[in-house]
Amino acid sequence: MDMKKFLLPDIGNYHDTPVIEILVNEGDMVEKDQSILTLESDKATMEIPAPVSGVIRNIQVKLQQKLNQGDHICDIETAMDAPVQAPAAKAEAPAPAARPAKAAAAAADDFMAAFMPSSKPAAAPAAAPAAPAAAAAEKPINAQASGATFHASPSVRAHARNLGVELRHVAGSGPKGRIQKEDVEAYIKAVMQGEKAAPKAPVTAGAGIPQVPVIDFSPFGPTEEKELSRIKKLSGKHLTACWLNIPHVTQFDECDITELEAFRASLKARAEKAGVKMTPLPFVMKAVVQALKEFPQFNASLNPSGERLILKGYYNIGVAVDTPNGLVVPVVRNVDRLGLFDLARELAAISQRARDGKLSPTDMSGGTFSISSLGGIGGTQFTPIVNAPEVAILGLSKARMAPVWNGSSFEPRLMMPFSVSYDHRVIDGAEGVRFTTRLGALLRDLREMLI
Ligand code: CAO
Repeated sequence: MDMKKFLLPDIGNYHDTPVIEILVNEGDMVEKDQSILTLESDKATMEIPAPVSGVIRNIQVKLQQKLNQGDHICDIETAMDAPVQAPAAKAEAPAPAARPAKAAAAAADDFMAAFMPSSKPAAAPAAAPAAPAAAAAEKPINAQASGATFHASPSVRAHARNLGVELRHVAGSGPKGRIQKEDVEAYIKAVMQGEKAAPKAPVTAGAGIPQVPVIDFSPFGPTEEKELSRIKKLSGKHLTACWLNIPHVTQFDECDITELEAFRASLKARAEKAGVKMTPLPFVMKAVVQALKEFPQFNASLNPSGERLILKGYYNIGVAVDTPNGLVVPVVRNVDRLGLFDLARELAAISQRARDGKLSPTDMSGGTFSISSLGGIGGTQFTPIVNAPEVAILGLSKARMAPVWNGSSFEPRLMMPFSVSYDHRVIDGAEGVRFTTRLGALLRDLREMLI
């Protein structure tokens, strides 16, 4: 037999941390890593595990006593001469910045806990069907819910998490309203028996967006923070607004541009003479305008009430340009009135201005439909984000030679994948696929534009 003094181990940057739970009694037999007591600061709840197996003797701490590293907790009588090495405290949900280094390196449970700061009930774990996460508007059942923290030990929190229960709905029966395991189970029982209403699912529109967890990555490896470019900050806000406000559908397709490519090659000498570089994009812009004329709901915007469509009688195509500082979408105006060489010239000019950071607000306004061409880079398909208040956008991917069945044999054809994302409030799926089918037909045979 050997009596070991159990001192509070390093719990990171915490001082005078109150004991909120003593989980053992003198004479209890404990296993190594079994929790002995729980500390709770305003930022974290930590279980302090036994460093060795043995019998608990001489408990030195009391509830609410404030502890620091090295404070005597109790003695542990061990059968063997096992050294009492203080293991890392198991912190549940510390605020990221204050996360104890040792705890951060701990098990996956702890990692998950970091996603659910206990000081932020709204970020509580995903809920089971009986108690879906939400209920932000519902009156809390738990008296503690009005405060920022729910008092519950990490094991109770884990238990609630496993059962999909949000602690803010649970009334605690322990000292100072502390939530016990039994309280979580009683809550589930009450919901199942209809004595308590399960929290209602949120009305998502306008109900706010759940926050992405804030994580301190430093415990996992080296990091570096870099300021986003001004353009990325601006386009990020716009893209987020478009993504959140528009119910997107993306229709994928591919078209045979073998003839288009032959025509483009035949224009090469003339284009050089005119001082322009002819890529497939001007052809696509012309075909898009034709398709927009045939499907005017794609060249439109919803009015602010969302109940009327504003159809536009002009064809200004925004073209996404990749610049060293980020994505910009300058607009080529009146594409219906421009020839292929004019379009190539205009494209070269605006993309140069974009890369030089010299676009004016006029260059960026008045678009009716956008094209994002990644065809010069690669990829097979992607899902572009509609550039609101427009209602549709075309994405172009890299054309490739492919064997295409012509009814009797395979022929090598140049096939270009493309996708159209659209606002499903304005455009139905059938209209979406009619548009892409027509666009494909126009690109396959440019003579279709004359009909
Ligand atoms: N399939 C195969 N090759 C293609 C192609 C396609 N769909 N589209 C262009 N190409 C070829 C061009 O013909 C050119 O080849 P050659 O020099 O041999 O003729 C080469 O790819 C490069 O073209 P380009 O990209 O310079 O010119 P472009 O007219 O096709 O595009 C512009 C102009 C401004 C759209 C483009 O430079 C650009 O910035 N693209 C990126 C857009 C972007 O970032 N979109 C994402 C937005 S969402 O984050």
